[in-house]
Amino acid sequence: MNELLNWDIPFDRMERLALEGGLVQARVEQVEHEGLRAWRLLLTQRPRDAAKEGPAVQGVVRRQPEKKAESYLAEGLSPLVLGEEGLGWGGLELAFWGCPHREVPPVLRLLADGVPYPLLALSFPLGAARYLGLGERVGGLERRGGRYWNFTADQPPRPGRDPLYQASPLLLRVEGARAWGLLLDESYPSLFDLGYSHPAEARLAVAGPTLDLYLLEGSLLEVVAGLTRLTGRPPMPPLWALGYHQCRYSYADEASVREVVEQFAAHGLPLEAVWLDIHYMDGYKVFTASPQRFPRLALLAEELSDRGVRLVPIVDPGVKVEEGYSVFEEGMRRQAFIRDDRDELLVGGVWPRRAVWPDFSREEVRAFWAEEVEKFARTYGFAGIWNDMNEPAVLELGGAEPPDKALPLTARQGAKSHLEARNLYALGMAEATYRGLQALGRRPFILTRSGFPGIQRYAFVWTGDNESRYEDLALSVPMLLSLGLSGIPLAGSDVGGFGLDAEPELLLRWMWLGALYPFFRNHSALGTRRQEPYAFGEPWTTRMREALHFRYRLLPYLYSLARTAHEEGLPLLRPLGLYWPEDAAAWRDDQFLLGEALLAAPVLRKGARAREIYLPPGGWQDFWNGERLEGASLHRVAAPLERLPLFQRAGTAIPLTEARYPTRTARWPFLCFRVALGPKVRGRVFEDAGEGGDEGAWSELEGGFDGRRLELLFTDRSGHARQGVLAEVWGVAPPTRGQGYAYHNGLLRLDVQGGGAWVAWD
Ligand code: MIG
Repeated sequence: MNELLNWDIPFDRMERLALEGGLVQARVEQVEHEGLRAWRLLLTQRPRDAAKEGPAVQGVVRRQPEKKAESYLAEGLSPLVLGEEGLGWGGLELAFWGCPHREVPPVLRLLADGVPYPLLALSFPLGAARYLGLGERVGGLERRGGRYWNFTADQPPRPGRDPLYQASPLLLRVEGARAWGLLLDESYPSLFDLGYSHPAEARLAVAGPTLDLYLLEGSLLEVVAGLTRLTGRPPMPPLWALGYHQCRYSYADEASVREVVEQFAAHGLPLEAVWLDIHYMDGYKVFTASPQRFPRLALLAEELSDRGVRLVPIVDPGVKVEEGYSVFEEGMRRQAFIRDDRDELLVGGVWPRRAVWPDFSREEVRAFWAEEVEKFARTYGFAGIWNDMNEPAVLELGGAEPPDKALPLTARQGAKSHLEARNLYALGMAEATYRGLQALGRRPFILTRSGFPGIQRYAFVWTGDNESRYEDLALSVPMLLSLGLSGIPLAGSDVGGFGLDAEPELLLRWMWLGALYPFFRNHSALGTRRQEPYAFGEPWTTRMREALHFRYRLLPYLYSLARTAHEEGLPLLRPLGLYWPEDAAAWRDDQFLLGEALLAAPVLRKGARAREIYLPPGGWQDFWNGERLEGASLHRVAAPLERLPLFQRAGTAIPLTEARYPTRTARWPFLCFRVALGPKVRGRVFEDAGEGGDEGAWSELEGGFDGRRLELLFTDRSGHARQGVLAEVWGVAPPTRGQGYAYHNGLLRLDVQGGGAWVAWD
């Protein structure tokens, strides 16, 4: 991989950058945004770069910090000391390096625009810290020892492969209870070497004329949330986006789509959307539908929508070259397509044999695309859009597959080269698509494969072409955790695996894990065995239904977590280490927290019927049987096929509802808080219409348990009618007295709809 760039960080040919020499200018700024404070260091070599902003960081307040001698001072930040050849900050010593023009690979020399150092770098000692982040990667959460590219590529997640579809130049460093965040806000390709070429050193290099670095510090939770203050947070998704999605490459005609919807209904399986892969198009022309296979697509969408099922079509960026095809012609008229280095239209091949690529780096092209999206979604009644091949991936150029499936890096995108703009391609496409969908007056829903920090402002992400194997099931956990830590909370992997044939046990385990993914979609490739939840017959269908129903019971919690991602930037899936960073045993790739209350230990091995789990310090309760377990220790727990091992943290209350579908509103008529007892008990639920601009409200359950008496208070701010609000406690003895309670077979139920309830054991 990276045939094109084919560079490693040539440290032996680099020079320490001397700021005094005047070839490189350094600027330090204090950055603020909604309570976050960070340092920014910008190294530039050309006057025009001094005003550089973005691409990921936008809309922040920049201040000139106070300077005393060599130290920059700002309230709430460790002083930053800018020396002659590097900087010191928060206990880190960063050294600046540059690779002189004559020493860099030819393509960088060609595109470097005459700067003295087309390759800028920094290094610092790795120390004893942990390193996390860098978005979507194969392998575990820990990044130490590896080398990571930030350069979008159509590369499926297989062992040893890097980079994948997303470019995420941001790194988290954790030592004890402290954390540091380093965001390299550069769209140019970059390379993060974390002890790969030198065991004790981190080396970060960017193949461009500037080095734009943001530095954050605090607890790990603060740094993770803080990074999204810089790169943005997701808007509130429509509720249905959190339900279950069924996809396949491809449901290739109207009859196949109907058949899927009917099977789901016949088997009592919930379904929010059926996804249309590339075969729905007319000759692979984007924004068209095949008159043979989908002659009445708008009618189909309407018919399905009456049954609560939506359609989400794939939209790739490659536009077919064909006279009379309006998208191509309009794009040509507006000069929307990427051109080569001699300013000729760049024509390559993707699904349509001859295709051109819109240049999303330009505002007028995004406006053009937004119009097409709006027309298309309106015409056919689509609920969302799926963006694939948006690295962008090119299958043919001049008669062969181009290196890295990329357009030439010298191609022109406005004033930029493709080298500079490539990593932002999906971001621009998503922004345009978002605007197009927004014009329809509903919450836009977009799924994207490629991206850059900030992609979460517009889209959900899926992790691309995995395979139906236990290794890929297991890999999805650290991948999604890492995406969350990197600012992308709403993501999922193809449930059941995309390539290869799924078998029922694997699919079942995956459906259970998928029921906890922020984005829950089953998808499989052309020519593979069918893997819809009914595909394997009984007893599997019944077991899959259990997983699906569990997802739907969990929706109030998931939706509230999506709100937390929107408000605070915290991911839905969280590594245990986010809360117990100093506990080495908590850093695991095979367990995670959903929110702060639920610990999941998915079954990741074929034939396993039990597994080992680690519970962090504190009290825990088995979600399924109410058994209380002490933390700070390993346990061996049963893992039957019927469920996924789940544990609830003491002192939490998780809002659940009944498994009802199709979903229509996130104002739950019936709420049941599952309570795990602790000295304090807290839980909350966010509710709104699940669609549109409704502001919504948080309602809260609060209370305490002193060992003898449990009291719970519900503050309902929703303003809508309820059928019931309960709090459930499992595994307790019958209380001796109380108010507003019922007890049956070890299950205590408190009716808190009217406000409060209590029980006591005397
Ligand atoms: O592999 O559109 O990752 O989800 O089904 C070829 C066809 C291109 C790759 C996507 C996959 C999708 C497929 N696409």
